[in-house]
Amino acid sequence: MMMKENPGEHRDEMTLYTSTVSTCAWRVRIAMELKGLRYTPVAVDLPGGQQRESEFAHASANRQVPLLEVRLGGVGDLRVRITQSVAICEFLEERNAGCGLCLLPRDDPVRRARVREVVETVTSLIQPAQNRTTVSRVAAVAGAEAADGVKREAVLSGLHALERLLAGSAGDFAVGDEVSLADAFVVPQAHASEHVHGLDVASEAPTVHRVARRAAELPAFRAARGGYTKGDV
Ligand SMILES: N[C@@H](CCC(=O)N[C@@H](CS)C(=O)NCC(=O)O)C(=O)O
Repeated sequence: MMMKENPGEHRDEMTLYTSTVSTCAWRVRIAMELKGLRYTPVAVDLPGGQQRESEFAHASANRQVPLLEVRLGGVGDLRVRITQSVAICEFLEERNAGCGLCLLPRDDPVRRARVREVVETVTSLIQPAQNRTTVSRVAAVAGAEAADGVKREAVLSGLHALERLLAGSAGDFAVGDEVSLADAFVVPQAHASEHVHGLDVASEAPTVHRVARRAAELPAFRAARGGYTKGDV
């Protein structure tokens, strides 16, 4: 496979294992676009269970997407693999500090902490409750209907927490008036909450709804969108 080399100072070649039904991989695609980075996408069929099979399962420590493979430019043929969307996005920011948008505000520790609060609320509080593997484990014990109820309740209460946070931090975007990594996490979660879990985000979490709608219209966010509609998140 021909990998896409980046023009920046490092000339890294990056492959992103992704899925059109993954909010976690969607966050990384947004970060890539905001930084202006090129990568080769490889689709993993999550509903078909490909994450637990052969090549991908061997490559990915957690058998989940996203997984980023990087052939580091300028250091021979060194290749690294990184899982976890937060670790991937922070790597992209640190390795490409001079490219595109600054994802984590550099000169303002309070604002940086706010961005990380939003990121963690999505990634640690909300998303695990909607993960396919978690939901099937609950379903195996309590039945599909109960599992669906638990998931919806957990996502809704996480969404309320996110709303309380954004009510204090948001301007035009999730943290202040500039786009940051926080928006890359809020947009996919707002979309899944509405279109997968059937929640009325506009009335349950009006600030989340407002900033997500605005960010989603930006070219980088549109480019990263993929075919996400319903399914595994
Ligand atoms: N904390 C991880 C979560 C990754 C995750 O849950 N990925 C989901 C898609 S969003 C997945 O691969 N699900 C399939 C599975 O767990 O079998 C991250 O932020 O990257």
